Amino acid sequence: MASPFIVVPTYHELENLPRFTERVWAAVPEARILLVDDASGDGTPAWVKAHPRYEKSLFLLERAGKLGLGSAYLAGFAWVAQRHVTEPCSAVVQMDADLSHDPQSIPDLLRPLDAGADLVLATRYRGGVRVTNWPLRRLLLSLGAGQYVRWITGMPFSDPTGGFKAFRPEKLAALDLKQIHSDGYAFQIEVTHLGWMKGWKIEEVPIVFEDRQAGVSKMSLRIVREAIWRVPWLAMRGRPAPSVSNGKSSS
Ligand SMILES: Nc1nc2c(ncn2[C@@H]2O[C@H](COP(=O)(O)OP(=O)(O)OP(=O)(O)O)[C@@H](O)[C@H]2O)c(=O)[nH]1
Ligand SMILES: [Mg+2]
Repeated sequence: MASPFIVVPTYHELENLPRFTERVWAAVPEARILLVDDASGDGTPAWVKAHPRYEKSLFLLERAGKLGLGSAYLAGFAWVAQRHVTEPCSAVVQMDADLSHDPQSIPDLLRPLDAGADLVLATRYRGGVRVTNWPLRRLLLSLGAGQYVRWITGMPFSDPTGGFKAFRPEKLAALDLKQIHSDGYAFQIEVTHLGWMKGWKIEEVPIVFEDRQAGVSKMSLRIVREAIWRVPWLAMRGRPAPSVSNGKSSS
């Protein structure tokens, strides 16, 4: 039976990885996890290679240095797509390793895929704010960014900068990943925007987001700056036909 692939970019997340991986398998026992690691100097590669599940349900894609979250996801998606040809997966899930995205929510993201969605977005903000332990300025930045994206692009989603998503593998594989150049928040927005433009059936699922308890944030001013100019750049690609602009239609 096909199982989901969980693609996770990692950079200095060893403190979180034992708990993260165990919690993924507790939530979805058949899940396969691909860590895309950018030469973390904290022993991540050695830990993965010594893991009893290494190359069974825990995989490692090693890169030479810190090349950015966006390109880590692109490399991970391409790796999974290639493997999908011989060993099909039922879904591709992307999420952070720092436990801000609760592995227990993975089944909630997979359910709408089974019901026909092409992309499922976890949302912190639909029906109220569900973010714990964030300083107010970080929350306001995230809420403001979401409003900015909706306003400039017309995408109707409540949390367009979120990084916890589930894709129908065939849809993801059909995307031209070479046209994606953004990183950080802009990467999250751009991939959703591409799917929305193609008329994918996109659903939102509420999650609770908890600030990281261990490890160090890789958020930077550069990532925020990039998102600000990338959004109007994306909007210039246009909008989908009116029949799909609510994000609920499929192609
Ligand atoms: N491979 C790779 N992973 C990265 C890179 N930058 C960040 N990550 C990973 O991407 C995920 C998200 O990064 P975070 O630092 O948690 O970013 P954030 O969630 O916006 O920031 P915080 O809320 O402060 O944690 C984590 O799993 C990181 O380890 C990178 O350049 N390469
Ligand atoms: Mg984080």
